[in-house]
Amino acid sequence: MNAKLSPVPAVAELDAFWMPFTANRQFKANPRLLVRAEGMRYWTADGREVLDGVAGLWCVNAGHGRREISEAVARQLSTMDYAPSFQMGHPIAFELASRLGALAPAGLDRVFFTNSGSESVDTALKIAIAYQRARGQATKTRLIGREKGYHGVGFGGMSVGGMVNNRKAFGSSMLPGVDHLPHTLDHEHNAFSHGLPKWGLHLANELERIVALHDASTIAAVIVEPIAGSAGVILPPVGYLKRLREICDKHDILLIFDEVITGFGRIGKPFASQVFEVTPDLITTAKGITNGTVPMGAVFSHRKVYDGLMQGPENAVELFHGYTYSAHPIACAAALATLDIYAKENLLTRAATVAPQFEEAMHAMKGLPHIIDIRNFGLMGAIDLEPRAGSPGSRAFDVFVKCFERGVMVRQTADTIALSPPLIVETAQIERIIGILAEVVRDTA
Ligand code: PXG
Repeated sequence: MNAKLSPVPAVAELDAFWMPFTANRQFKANPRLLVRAEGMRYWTADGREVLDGVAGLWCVNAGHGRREISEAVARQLSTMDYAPSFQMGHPIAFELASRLGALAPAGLDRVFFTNSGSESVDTALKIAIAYQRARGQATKTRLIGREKGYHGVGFGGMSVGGMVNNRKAFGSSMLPGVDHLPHTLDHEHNAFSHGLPKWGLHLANELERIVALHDASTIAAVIVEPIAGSAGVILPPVGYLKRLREICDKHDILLIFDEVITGFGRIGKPFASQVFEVTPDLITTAKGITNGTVPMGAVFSHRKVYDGLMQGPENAVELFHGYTYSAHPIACAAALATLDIYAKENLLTRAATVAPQFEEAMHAMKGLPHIIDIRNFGLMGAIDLEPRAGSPGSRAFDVFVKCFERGVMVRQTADTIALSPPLIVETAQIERIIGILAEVVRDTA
């Protein structure tokens, strides 16, 4: 594939765009601009090829530039650009919900549409609280998240989230009645584990302590990522998620899996819930649902929760919640085309096939300077670098920038480098992504 670039508008002015989760002043002094993408690759404004090691931002699971999606979007745009979903409907929203429900774990086939992961999380938290109230458990309002969790940036998601930088500037604006489980990252016991770490199941028992502190009658739901993505691919110890499920069942607490990253094939089945054989009551998704092309999210609800809320007179709105763009026709068209690609190319199970090569390549980096941990599962992986004294995060940031300059896009958070390539990744591309990363780590003091 040659890099035939469409004309790139010169960027005359970078100041106006207040960039999200970015060091704005640093970026604008030395911008990294992408202008085209196809398959596993991006092209920069100056015509360089960059191999995508992170599926954009954990979302472009079927690879870039998929014709089927752009054609479906174009068709839908010219047929019906927008239709409301409040007291109105349009056919492909129902078709999409049914198709999604068929992919989900048994029972979780009621689907609420949102426009992002953050909205999915806030929606799921609100559904959980409303459900408890509808069944006569109105005191069950407390929410339990986990340290190092990332659940987006709405007030709900921020509150149950556990990444300190996402919280500390907004201190007094957290939801009340939120508690956190301990995170499961432990270098001392689990460094360089292949796949799930064996140590740490007991960390799930902390939920019992939280229940003992507040009483189950005050707790609506527990929310965790089956594998924490943003904080740097933090894995659940063997048996941990099952234990959480057992404790939730024992105390009549809903369990929410935030699968915004793990959903849509990232670890070898459509959902992580199916890989770990633990069925939550609600699943939050976004990202891969449209292959990252059009903003969309979805909350998958167990029928028990949906049915629990379908109460009162038939002409009453059962849940006072929704978005102007819930089930936007363009997003629905993109999602349907995406699901077709996933099915045709068996992408939702492909990560399981490629995972052994990915694991081997990841762990071959062991022994390189500054690497203090390597973690992997499915097509998610991370390395932790020893922080530079007095300058946390700077070593990994340098690695991220140098990888980009040498033609590979990785993701950096603190002193962690994360990888989550598109699910179409070939073995040679895995070798190249990790080969360049290893070379850069070796060259970075
Ligand atoms: N939950 C999880 C588990 C996520 O990973 C969200 C919710 C929020 O989704 P939206 O669509 O509102 O951004 C996410 C998002 C990173 C990174 O660098 C991860 C996300 C977003 C941006 C950066 O790891 N995940």
